[in-house]
Amino acid sequence: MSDIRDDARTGFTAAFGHEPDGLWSAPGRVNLIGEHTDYNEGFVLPLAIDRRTVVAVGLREDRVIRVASDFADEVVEIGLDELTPEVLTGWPAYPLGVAWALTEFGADLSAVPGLDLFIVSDVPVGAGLSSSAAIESAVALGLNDVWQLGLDRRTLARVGQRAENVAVGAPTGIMDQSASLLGAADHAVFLDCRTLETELVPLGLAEAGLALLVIDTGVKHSHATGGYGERREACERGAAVMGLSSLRDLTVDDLARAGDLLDDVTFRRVRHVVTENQRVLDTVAVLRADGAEAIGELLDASHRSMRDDFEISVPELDLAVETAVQAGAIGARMTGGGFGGAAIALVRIDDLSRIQVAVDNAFGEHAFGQPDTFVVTASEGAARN
Ligand code: GAF
Repeated sequence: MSDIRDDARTGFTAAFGHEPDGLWSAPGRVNLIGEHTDYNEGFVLPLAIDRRTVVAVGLREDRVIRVASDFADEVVEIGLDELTPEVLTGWPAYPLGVAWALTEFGADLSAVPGLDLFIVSDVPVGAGLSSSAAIESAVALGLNDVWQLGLDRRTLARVGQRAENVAVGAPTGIMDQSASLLGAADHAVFLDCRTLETELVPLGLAEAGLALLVIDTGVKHSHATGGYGERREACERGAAVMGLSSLRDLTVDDLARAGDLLDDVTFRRVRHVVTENQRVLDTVAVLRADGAEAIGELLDASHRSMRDDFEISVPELDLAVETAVQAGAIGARMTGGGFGGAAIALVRIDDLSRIQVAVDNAFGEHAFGQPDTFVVTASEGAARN
């Protein structure tokens, strides 16, 4: 962490020729369980991870915002008065989209000073670990502080989501920004996406001799195109046919009726969301009663539901999950929006290396590219540091 803070500070000075006024950081996330439930006003249980994005921020005397990063060569510059989603493209749409989205939540930017922003990240991009939410959350917290806007973290999460939906064009839900802004060390964030109420649920992994292994398949995905939006539309269609404003209002007991009313594909999309909401509630209850060692079957069932009903897995994710479980993982599932990205496996620390080797070997045997496997820990949410 101190390394990327140093990189942010050094990069800022090299790009802009002056010192930053402060550094803000925000983590990526792993979703323990509760996939594609957020935009259905359901339940999710993500955790902030120990991979972060740092933004160095320096005040200017004019009304210009400049953004630069260590992952792009250009410095992008725009006047605060010209900030609209339509003019934003490429990676700068994430940080600059946040500056614009603040105005949608009551921030008055008519008299604030311009800024220089330099962004550094060690959250892998395209791995399903929410590198985009980490940028949005770090920038949202930083701008909220330097411009003294007084927005709370729940609102900042909505600001980040709005930037992603409108400026970036990905129709995503509220989970990732909430995890990044509200996460805490050793805890998962249990979020009700209808009320936006959160509870921190202790994970106790290290004490139980467990670890959370990420298996990044290297299969890149984007939620601004294709499957993600189609799944969201199917959920909305299913809710409309059932006469509901969202699938949150369906329970497992309603599925027989849903089966009578919906076509096969829409029914399976709906069944995933309904059963996944229940699995989140069950996971929270089991974590509290019996600890993480007892949630394996819920993780496995979540993966099967995403593979067979929601159809958002890919062969690499299925192989990662199957191999990890066969090699002794307590449970495993793909994490995030799907169509690529990463799986997670809950493992006993003693089994860790064996499971990593088994996954590497299996990918080799299938002639898939080598996955990147690493342990993550539940970490603090966004902070000034
Ligand atoms: C992506 C989205 F950004 C989240 O809002 C969520 O829908 C997730 O996919 C699937 O659970 O990470």
